[in-house]
Amino acid sequence: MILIGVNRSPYTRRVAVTLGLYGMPFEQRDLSGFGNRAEVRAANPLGRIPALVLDDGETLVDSGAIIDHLDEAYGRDRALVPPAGAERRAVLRLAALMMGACDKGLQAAYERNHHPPEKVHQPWIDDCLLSMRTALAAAEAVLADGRPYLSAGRLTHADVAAFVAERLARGLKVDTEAEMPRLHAHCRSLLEREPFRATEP
Ligand SMILES: N[C@@H](CCC(=O)N[C@@H](CS)C(=O)NCC(=O)O)C(=O)O
Repeated sequence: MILIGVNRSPYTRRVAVTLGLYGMPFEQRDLSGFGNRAEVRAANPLGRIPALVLDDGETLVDSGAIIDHLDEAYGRDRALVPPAGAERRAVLRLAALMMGACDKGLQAAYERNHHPPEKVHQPWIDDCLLSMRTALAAAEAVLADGRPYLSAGRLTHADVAAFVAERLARGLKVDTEAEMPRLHAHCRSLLEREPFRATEP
């Protein structure tokens, strides 16, 4: 398998961490969405990372769809999402909130980085970052009772998604240590595990 994308991208890193947690060997091509436009578009017509090229040449796009395949193909008894019911819904809800926080963070970054300075609309940046913060605060609230994981009493996609979202937030100058201290500490402890540490950009 070949993972196309740089781990600076939270979506790519989520896939890389998941592959690591499932014990799947893979090669990674460090291409960035904006820096390697033509090569990325050749793998994904949208020009976005990540893409995952399977051993038979089929190419999957979008981190959610890639994760769905990894769960189906390699999750089995160690799947990062419960198979059904309320626990599954809770994990998927939190993971969606965390990846949505990434979407909001990127919208803020794109507004800042892809417009000429006189066309940057700061209120939109502030609004996106507020949504990112409130989503991260929802994860912080879940950890308030001292539980070691966000959901289902074990490591799940919710934790992996929170990990990449918290990392992106720090990159956007959100002081997660001050604003979401339990989430910050949770992510620091995840970093001690190999698949998280090995994917540090
Ligand atoms: N929904 C997509 C989002 C992927 C995404 O936006 N990736 C960014 C990098 S973090 C990218 O490639 N941006 C380039 C672009 O949007 O043209 C996913 O989950 O994979």
